[in-house]
Amino acid sequence: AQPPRWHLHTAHQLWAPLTLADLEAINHCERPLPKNFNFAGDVLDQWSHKEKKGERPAIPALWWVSGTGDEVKWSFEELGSWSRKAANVLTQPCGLKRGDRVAIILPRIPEWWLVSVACIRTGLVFMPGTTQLTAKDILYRLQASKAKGIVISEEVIPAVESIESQCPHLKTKLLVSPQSRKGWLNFHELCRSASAEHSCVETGSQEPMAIYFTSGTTGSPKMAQHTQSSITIGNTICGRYWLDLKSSDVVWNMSDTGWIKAAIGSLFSSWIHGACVFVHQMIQFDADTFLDTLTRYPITTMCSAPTVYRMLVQKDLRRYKFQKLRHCLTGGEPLNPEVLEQWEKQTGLQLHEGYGQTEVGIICANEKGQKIKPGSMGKGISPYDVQIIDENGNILPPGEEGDIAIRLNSTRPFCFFSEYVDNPEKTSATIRGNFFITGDRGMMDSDGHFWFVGRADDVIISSGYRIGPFEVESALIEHPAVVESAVVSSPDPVRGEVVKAFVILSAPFKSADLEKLTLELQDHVKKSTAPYKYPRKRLSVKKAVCYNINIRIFFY
Ligand code: BCO
Repeated sequence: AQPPRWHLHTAHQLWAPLTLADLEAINHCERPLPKNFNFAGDVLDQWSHKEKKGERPAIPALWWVSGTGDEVKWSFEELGSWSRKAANVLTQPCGLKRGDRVAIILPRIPEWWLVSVACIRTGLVFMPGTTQLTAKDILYRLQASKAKGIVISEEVIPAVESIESQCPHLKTKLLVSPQSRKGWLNFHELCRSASAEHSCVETGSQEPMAIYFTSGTTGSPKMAQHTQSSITIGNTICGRYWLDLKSSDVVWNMSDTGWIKAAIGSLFSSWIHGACVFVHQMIQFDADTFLDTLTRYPITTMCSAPTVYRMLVQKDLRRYKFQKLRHCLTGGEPLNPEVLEQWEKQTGLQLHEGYGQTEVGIICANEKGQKIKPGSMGKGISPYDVQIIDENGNILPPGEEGDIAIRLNSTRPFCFFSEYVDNPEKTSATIRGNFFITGDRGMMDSDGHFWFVGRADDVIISSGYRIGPFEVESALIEHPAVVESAVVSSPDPVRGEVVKAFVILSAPFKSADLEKLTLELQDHVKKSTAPYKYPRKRLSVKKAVCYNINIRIFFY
């Protein structure tokens, strides 16, 4: 295949509204990137017009269920109207201005979609974060980004209130809750009185839009910044060929709002194609509830982490009749061939694995209609020219293991993150010769299918989460029992990998009850850093090894 041509970003502003075909051509690099682009104005408002003219099936744009009987169904027009109100709230009572950074830490509630779209309408740079973040994580994010605003739900209040005095740049705190609270602006109250008239800001295509914090082997998470076009227009092709979306589809992608997978699957790809975004606010994952939801609602397209499918195939799936389900996807961590086979055997549906990263979106995918080789993450997705390279940047032949990389031609592809904010060294470290290096190792076969081998660094991929060992080691060492700690990955049949910690105990804890201490350390990590990072499996005391005077505890 010919390598794609990256256009210079000097194109004129298109004078007519962008069509889906335009966006696809831009994403394929067959047409230049327009000078300005705003997802809310150029995509959502266009679907609202189409909806009014009867050019879209009569299904909601957002369909949210709580699982306890509450339900929200918004058309594109309603989404437009509510998000304009939210935009006025952010700029007026909140006093936020274009370019200001805003942390959004909300669970899967409709307000997450409203506030994110409102940020786009106003040119604010939003920074999604999971509600599992602890006070320490939030403090780091607010300080590193110099965020001017934060939008949270009730469960995050104690964490934010405990650290806000250390965040001199933070001037606006917005609370999404039915209750008012001193020191906080209330989103619902302000929305009720806000105007639904708002002129969408004409953002530049290359203007910052969002920042995602990503973990590495060492140090604190980096701030990967995306532009107004990178994860928006840049997800048109994956929406069409991987997710196989049409405006009649109802898409359930169950990713937490803090991850880029939520933005790709539950916001940009889906709405670019005019599909309905389905959301179930499941507080804690439960396989029976999940299957019940798939049975009760006309979901056509479903995307979940492989860990979820590993949990689901343990059920008798033949007992369930899914109304409309026709396309199943997975990503975030490697999928085992056995799970794919079991899923297909029990549901009659294939599982289409995709592979991507916060920095560059979807890189490889088993597109709809392509031959699926169980265990492979599919072929490079347009416009990316994906290759396996050696340490000198040379392309390796099929069958050889090397670094998974994306070829760069004349300019940086617009679908890429623009930079790690305030970290030019780490940004340039992603480039080797003519390639962007993903940090993952893999292999390409002679048919162009890619096979994941593992991380090139020590990052642990557990249940689809990327966990930097350093963050867990730092959390462990804060405990008075721990003198030294080392964290590694350990294989796990359900979660793919789990965090395993080795600790050396301090003198006062050497005769401690190890069972109890293990639980205490696990609990400590859950409180000190986001709980999904905790060393998962408990050790039986028998596995503790006395080493001279030190005791090593293995969580595996
Ligand atoms: O398993 P445990 O019960 O021992 O611990 C769980 C929670 O109970 C606990 N926890 C949560 N909140 C807590 C808390 N503990 C104390 N205080 C709190 N406030 O922490 C552990 C969290 O683990 P979990 O999130 O894995 O929970 P769970 O329920 O087992 O969920 C399973 C999955 C599979 C639903 C979940 O792991 C998941 O959603 N994984 C997917 C992650 C994902 O979307 N990754 C994609 C990243 S983006 C990307 O890859 C780029 C692609 C382009």
